[in-house]
Amino acid sequence: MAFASWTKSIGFAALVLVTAPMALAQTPPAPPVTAPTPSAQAAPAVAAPEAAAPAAAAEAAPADAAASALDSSYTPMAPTAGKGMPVDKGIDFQDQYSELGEYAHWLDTSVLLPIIVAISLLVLGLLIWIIVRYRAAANPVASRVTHNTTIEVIWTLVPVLILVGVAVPSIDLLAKQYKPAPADAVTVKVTGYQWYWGYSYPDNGDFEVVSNMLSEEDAAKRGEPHQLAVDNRMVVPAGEPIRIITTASDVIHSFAVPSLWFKMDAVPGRSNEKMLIIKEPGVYYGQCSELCGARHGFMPIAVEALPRAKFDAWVRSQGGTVKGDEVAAAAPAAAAPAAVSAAATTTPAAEGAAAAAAAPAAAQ
Ligand SMILES: [Cu+2]
Repeated sequence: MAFASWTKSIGFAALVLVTAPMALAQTPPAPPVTAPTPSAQAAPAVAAPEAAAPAAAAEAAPADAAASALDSSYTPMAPTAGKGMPVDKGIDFQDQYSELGEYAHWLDTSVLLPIIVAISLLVLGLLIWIIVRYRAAANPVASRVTHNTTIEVIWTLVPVLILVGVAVPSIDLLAKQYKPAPADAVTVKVTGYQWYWGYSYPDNGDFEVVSNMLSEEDAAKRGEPHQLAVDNRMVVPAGEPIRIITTASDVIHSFAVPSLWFKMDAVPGRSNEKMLIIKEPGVYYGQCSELCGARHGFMPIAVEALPRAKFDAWVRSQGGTVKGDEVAAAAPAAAAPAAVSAAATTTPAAEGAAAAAAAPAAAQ
């Protein structure tokens, strides 16, 4: 009974299609280098002319230089259109700005999607072939064959191989997502409230930033997308590991930023932890992703990743502490190199000037 036999095979193929997003064995892409590029390092900062002064000034007045090296200026970075936010008519994932996100995006577009499409087309083709070729009018005497060892072995083995092929990169990705942050990672404690977010920095004096959604007019004034823009962002350093700990004060929320491949529940009485490394400076938007009450849709997330020096400056602007500041203030001799490194983080426009300023300083 060829018909029954083929029906069985189609049923199996359909089962495979539904239950298994499969992969042919493929190797994951080489992990990109985590170090941010020099231009990324220099991108978003505001020029700090006092810090860019040549080291000669630092020698003349070491105390002044030490003070200016402890930059505490902060201007919210303007978001880049289409980066770290949804785009019009977008149907794919957002562009990814973390290594894990790039890996997961590759797994989806280069492994799962092709397999899903191929199996769907195969099943559709088989269905059409059977409907046409084995309809009663064209095939009045049905086959009475009930078993075919070869084909039964094939339709058992092929799905198994496909599943194993998917399991390899998939379990690898899962394991990487559970990798804990190193001991020296910056810790940010994210607390979900009805209906806003709080970000506290236990490694930097434990100050807390409360983050509320901006009104439509205020968001427009700042050139940011409405219902994603917030008054105070979660500011973090780019290109280095961040330990994010989520919790909540009332009901379950979920801290989720699609372009960073990050989503973790914030549960009252519990702390969940996950490492995040953002590849380059930028503003990345997300939203609470656990239905948490009346204003669930109005507690967006804005993560601003800055080069390390600018992050430190932001911490100081919030009244927080930066490791090493006491040393720099106490020992004016350390001021000159600090001034040079501060000079290196300026706007792209000021990059040349800063390099020029840094060169003689470095020569001394
Ligand atoms: Cu919520």
